[in-house]
Amino acid sequence: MSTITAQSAKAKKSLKQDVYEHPDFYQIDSLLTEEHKLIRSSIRDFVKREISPYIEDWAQRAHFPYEIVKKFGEIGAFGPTIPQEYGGGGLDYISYGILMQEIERGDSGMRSTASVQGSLVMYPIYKFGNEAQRKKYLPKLAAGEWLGCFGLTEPDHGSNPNGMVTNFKDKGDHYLLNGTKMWISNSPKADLAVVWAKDEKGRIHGLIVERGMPGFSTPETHGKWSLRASTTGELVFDNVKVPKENLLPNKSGLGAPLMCLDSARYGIAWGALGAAMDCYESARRYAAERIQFGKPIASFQLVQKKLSEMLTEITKAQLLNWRLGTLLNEGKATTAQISLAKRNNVQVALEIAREARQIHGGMGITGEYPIMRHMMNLESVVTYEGTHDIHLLILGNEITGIPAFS
Ligand code: TGC
Ligand code: FAD
Repeated sequence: MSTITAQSAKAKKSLKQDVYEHPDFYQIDSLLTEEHKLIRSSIRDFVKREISPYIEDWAQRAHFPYEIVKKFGEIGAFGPTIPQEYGGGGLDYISYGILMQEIERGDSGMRSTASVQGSLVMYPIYKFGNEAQRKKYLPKLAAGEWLGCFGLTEPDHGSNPNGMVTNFKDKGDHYLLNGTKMWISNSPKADLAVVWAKDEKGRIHGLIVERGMPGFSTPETHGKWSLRASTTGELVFDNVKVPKENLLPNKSGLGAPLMCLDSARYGIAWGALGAAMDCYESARRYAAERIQFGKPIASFQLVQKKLSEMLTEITKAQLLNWRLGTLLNEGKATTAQISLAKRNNVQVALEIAREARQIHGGMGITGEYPIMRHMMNLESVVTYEGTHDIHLLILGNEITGIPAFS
């Protein structure tokens, strides 16, 4: 058997088994409740059973496993903080973070599906919708019977959503919607979209647009090297007649979608840490098993340096997430605090993925290990939900009181 075949065989065995356990260097587990730990072990089991054995194949084939939507609904991955009367989990923000961490440990694209549905579709319907809208949409979204997407970004307006040109006109008994949204997670398979568009006075509102409305289409975006198991597309509105009862009535202005982003960015801070911990654990195990110069590579100082720095950054990010979650539970977290965590943790995860890739040597570029997939996924995560530099500017604004966006 050639060396690479032998390495592959060993790798396949360990991937199939998915022996992942998270590092807990500062005993942060002792800050969690029994309920948090129960949620973590059940979602981890789910990921080991339903995602890990298949994810490399899905990603290699750029296949979105639509059946995961129903399964996520069954385990309560959608809308964990939404009240139970609407089908949500009624859980706290630490539980929500743990769910995102464990799912992204499996794959960032799978976490995208879950966080878009929960934070960017269910959250605005719950927060800005009326009772009829909540009752009509939330239980079906929570159960995974319907899939939703969130349309903010446009071809010419990404970091600056306030410049959006998608608009609607009041036609008496309905609104007439026109425009295009781009880079929309879930869109090709979504049953409905929460769309942000300007009224005739230029004020931004949220509208619920359902698949099947004439003039509404969702072309898929092909050729991604990142988030390959997640489906991404456009939202095209060509004179779409939207019923008036589909306007979210309880908040307008850019602040409404930005509130949704606060919730989703918090989930990403935890999710990216999940990907980072998966890379670290894989590198730690590989370093112990891989022999070069007659010794495990783990015995070399340069490999130990990499592992030590990874664990240091993981531990700092774990503490950041836990504290941010408790602030959110108390209703005290700010947008800038969320930006700091999203920005830091995604960057740390990317650096850990790159170092872990090096520890795996040539094997690190193959689909036998999760490293390269995590690394490529994180290249999207560092850009969406506010780019790395936009979060820097949000922090800069908080520190100085001077917005430097434009
Ligand atoms: P700015 O003037 O700062 O604010 C406009 C209005 O909004 C209010 N506001 C907020 N309200 C509630 N919560 C927040 N977090 C808020 N932040 C701001 C603000 O008070 C103001 O209100 P008012 O009443 O005075 O009008 O807005 P700006 O145009 O200067 O933009 C600021 C900036 C650049 C930070 C913002 O536009 C931004 O965050 N840009 C990044 C865009 C972004 O993150 N897009 C994400 C698209 S969704 C996505 O990527 C999903 S990926 C999902 C996945 O697959 O997981
Ligand atoms: P731009 O805004 O054009 O930015 C390009 C570069 O310029 C970046 O480095 C940026 O930091 C920099 N830049 C821009 N403005 C400034 C400034 N003022 N100062 C300094 N630097 C600046 N959007 C949705 O609405 N819904 C979704 O579900 C969704 N899913 C996505 C899924 C994927 C896979 C991807 C890649 C994106 C998704 N997005 C989604 C879009 C995402 O939010 C945007 O890509 C992101 O906000 C950046 O916009 P942009 O790509 O147009 O880049």
